[in-house]
Amino acid sequence: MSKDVMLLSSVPTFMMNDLQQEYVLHDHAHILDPEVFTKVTAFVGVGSAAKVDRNLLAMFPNVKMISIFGVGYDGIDVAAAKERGIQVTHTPDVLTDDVADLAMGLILSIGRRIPQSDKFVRNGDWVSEPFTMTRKVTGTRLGVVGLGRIGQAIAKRAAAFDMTIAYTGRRAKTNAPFRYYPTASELAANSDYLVVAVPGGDDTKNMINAQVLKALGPKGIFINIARGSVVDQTALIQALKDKSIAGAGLDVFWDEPNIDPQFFKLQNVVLTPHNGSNTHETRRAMADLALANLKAFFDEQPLLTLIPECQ
Ligand code: 8YV
Repeated sequence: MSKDVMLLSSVPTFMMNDLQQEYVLHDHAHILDPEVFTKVTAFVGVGSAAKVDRNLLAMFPNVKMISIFGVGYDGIDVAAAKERGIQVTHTPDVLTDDVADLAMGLILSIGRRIPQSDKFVRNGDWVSEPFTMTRKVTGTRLGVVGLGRIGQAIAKRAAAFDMTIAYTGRRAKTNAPFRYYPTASELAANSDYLVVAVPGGDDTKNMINAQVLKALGPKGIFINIARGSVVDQTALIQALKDKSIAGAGLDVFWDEPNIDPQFFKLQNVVLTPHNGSNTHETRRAMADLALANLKAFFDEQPLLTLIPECQ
């Protein structure tokens, strides 16, 4: 089988180097030879940037596999892929700890105002006045929206901070030792920190809306390490502006990396650049898994980590 692979997005340089050793790589915006469209049998791309719709699939009739670097695959039209018998893989598990670590980091950062404190010290402001008081983390109430792999890893860390944990999701989990609320609004009304850890996509689009933010209230802090699409960002900016919530720690946004400049002026928000899985160790592990899935495909072996819909 020819080893023609199309890149859906840019990938980390070290992964690109590995890909170049094994495959003939194409970038669909720069395909000059029309035969390439029939030669490509696999796509590879970074989860949060890879977009595959029906039109793209129709251009590549022989694609049978999509390897996603990332756990989220909300840019892929999975139904369209399945209709064509295409198998989609992703990289779950290997990034769970890092994303949960960052969620805790954001809770501490915005609660204790660590980046703001750093700025205060650097600016030389400490000599003139004490820093404003911050918010306690230990012993507070954490609401987890989506108690999947990452949600559970966040809960595990929060338990070490003596936080009282509750969650919402499609249904209550029989084995979860935490209180379940059927809606995000009810959970928000009973949380000091509300962290969202659900997949992106149509099912979760704007699920954190003005009503949920209102329920979180003026002492509540919102944390997002999932996808920008799960929050009505217009409502979020408004809530931060009028202080109807206390603050937010955000790793994900609408239209990354061109995020709404209104965020830059807000003092009650900590912003990170979609860094959840961004450690040397985890990005290497994600690349290894994405490459192993690709190799398994070309070796005609079972794929290692199919997305649930393809299992
Ligand atoms: C990104 C992620 O893939 O795994 C996911 O779903 O969002 C991340 O790990 C990564 O940040 C590259 O953009």
